[in-house]
Amino acid sequence: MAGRGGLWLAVGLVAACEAGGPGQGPAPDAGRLRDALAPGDATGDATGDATPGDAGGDAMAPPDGAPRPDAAPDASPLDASAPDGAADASPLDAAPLDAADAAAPDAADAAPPATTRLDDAGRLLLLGTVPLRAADCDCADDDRDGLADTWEAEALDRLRPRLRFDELEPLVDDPEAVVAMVGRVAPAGDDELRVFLLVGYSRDYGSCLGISAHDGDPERVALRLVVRPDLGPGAAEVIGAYTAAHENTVGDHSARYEGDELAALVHEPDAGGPRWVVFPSRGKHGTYATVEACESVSPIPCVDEDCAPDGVDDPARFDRLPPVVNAGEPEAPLVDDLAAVGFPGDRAWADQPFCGGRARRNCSATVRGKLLADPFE
Ligand SMILES: [Ca+2]
Ligand SMILES: [Ca+2]
Ligand SMILES: [Ca+2]
Repeated sequence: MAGRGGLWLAVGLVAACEAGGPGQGPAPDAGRLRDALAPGDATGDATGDATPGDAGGDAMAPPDGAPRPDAAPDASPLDASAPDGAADASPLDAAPLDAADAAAPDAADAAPPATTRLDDAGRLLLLGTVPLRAADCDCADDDRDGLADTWEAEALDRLRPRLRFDELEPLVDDPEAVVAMVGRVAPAGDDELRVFLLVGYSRDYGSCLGISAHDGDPERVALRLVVRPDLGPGAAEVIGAYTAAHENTVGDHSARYEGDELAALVHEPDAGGPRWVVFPSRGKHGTYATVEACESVSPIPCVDEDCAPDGVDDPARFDRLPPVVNAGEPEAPLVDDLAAVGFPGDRAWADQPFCGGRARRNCSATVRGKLLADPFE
């Protein structure tokens, strides 16, 4: 199978797993996911394509290594399902192919993309094209967590939220701004999974004339999923959502949505089904599930938050669907060097502050921490 870096790995694994689409793979029992997903049971072709550090760069970074805000939505092979991409393009269509790969007929080109839909209760369902358990599709599992890496890539592609910014968000007109996501998909106890999505910004612009500004702004969201084998071997349901806003600071407005609270989440039509939408606050990028949650934080100037593009002629200019890479697991990384998504000098798994690819001073929390801390525990 082909492997040319992390993103190509992520999408290329479709080829390795194409035989296990819905209705083709063995239906997993409804038993205990953790048992089934014991690390070390990776089957077949863990080839080492996912060497930490070599992953994704060729697929992700533009020639100057810094995806521009207005280019970022198109910068990712995983982005082929975005509305502004070709609706019928498979991820493989957007992936870089070398001559040998291009010449090889690839059945995965015909594989249907993963989809989402909302159930009667308004909960988001992910319908992957491969079984989520690597052992059920003889799929690659290079991060050795028992989950098919192709399924993980599909989960990150389909479940990562669209970001909708305030009309005065500085990054919209900052040609040096970089916004990208670093993901992790992992089993979590019986029948559950977690999706962690670091939303990395090159800068926090601060509030009130730049007070509290800093380089490297690691915000995040996370999702709690439960497997839904009744809907197919690659199906899972979102049963919890977490939006982080200035985590672990005095102005922490992070929020968790479960049960009936999930009805508050915003989903909008997208190629392949509904996509989650979240609202980063102006300049500071605290992430909120609703505009109201953002703007009700405080009435006090400089502590308040503003979200969403009010009264603009071109609201799409304030939307971003950033590229994402799957960082893998701490013991078996798929991607470590975040130059792959425009943050040179930053690493997913090192114990170092996130600097957004900028000078290593006045930085912030670690990416590693954002990928490991489970807000649903
Ligand atoms: Ca895996
Ligand atoms: Ca994983
Ligand atoms: Ca921030």
